[in-house]
Amino acid sequence: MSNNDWGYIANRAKELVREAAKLIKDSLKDERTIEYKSNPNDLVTEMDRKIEAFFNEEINKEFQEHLILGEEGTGQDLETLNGIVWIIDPIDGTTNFVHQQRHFAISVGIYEEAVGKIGIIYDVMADELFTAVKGEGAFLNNTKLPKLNEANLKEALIAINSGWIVEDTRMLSLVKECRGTRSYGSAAIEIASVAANRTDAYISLNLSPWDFAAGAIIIEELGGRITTVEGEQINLLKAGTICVAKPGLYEQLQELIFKKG
Ligand code: 2AM
Ligand code: CA
Repeated sequence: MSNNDWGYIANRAKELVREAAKLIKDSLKDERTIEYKSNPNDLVTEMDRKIEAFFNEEINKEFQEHLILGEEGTGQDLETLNGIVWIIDPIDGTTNFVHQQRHFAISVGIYEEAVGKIGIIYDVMADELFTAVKGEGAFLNNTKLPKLNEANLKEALIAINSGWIVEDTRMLSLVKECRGTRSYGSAAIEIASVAANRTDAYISLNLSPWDFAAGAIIIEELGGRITTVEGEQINLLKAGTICVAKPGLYEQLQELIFKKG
């Protein structure tokens, strides 16, 4: 296999995601060991670490020259996106995993020289696999997703965590002017929901690269926009704000946030 046979890499990545999902599902009957990371709302379980270790081992076995940037510490000292880098969140929505045993996802974004090539988000309990290979469109399970239509703020459903509305007054006008808000507790699922035309935008004021690396590839493949809330290009090496939106709505959100800022 050549180093960049993207069809082959995408298929292997999807197989690894499904194997990882099975490990998570099989663990649901067991008691979870939960720890706090930065604060009591920032949870990590033994499964987050086990799943990331599973990816690490399998990728190292098959793709020795590929690099890994993972939430639980794998390859965390990466300073560039040179080469082929897998950006992995083994469980996105750990709080949902702990409290609800649903609404969590595995997120895998594969980049080459900082260009997104493959995006995979798997909503494990819903059995919904979102995939995109650059230039080949995006799929939900075996169905090709249509390109995103223009959306308008007045009719928009916007996913946003209530914590951000309290913390940043720029979000108040946005919440008042849109049709409604939703909060799913998994950034990957929230980005996938825009891709699937279930919501129109998603805003977060603090996400890490593994939360949005896969989603960015899927959204861009569908003609959606993803930048920081400030309108800058996303940075896959550090945490930041994120604004994902359908075309048209993206420009309205940018104007509203800056106008009121
Ligand atoms: P995680 O579950 O993988 O940590 C919750 O609104 C979303 O924000 C989840 O996707 C969660 O990812 C992400 N997130 C990023 N940083 C977080 C933090 N410090 N605490 C809780 N959730 C965080
Ligand atoms: Ca996680």
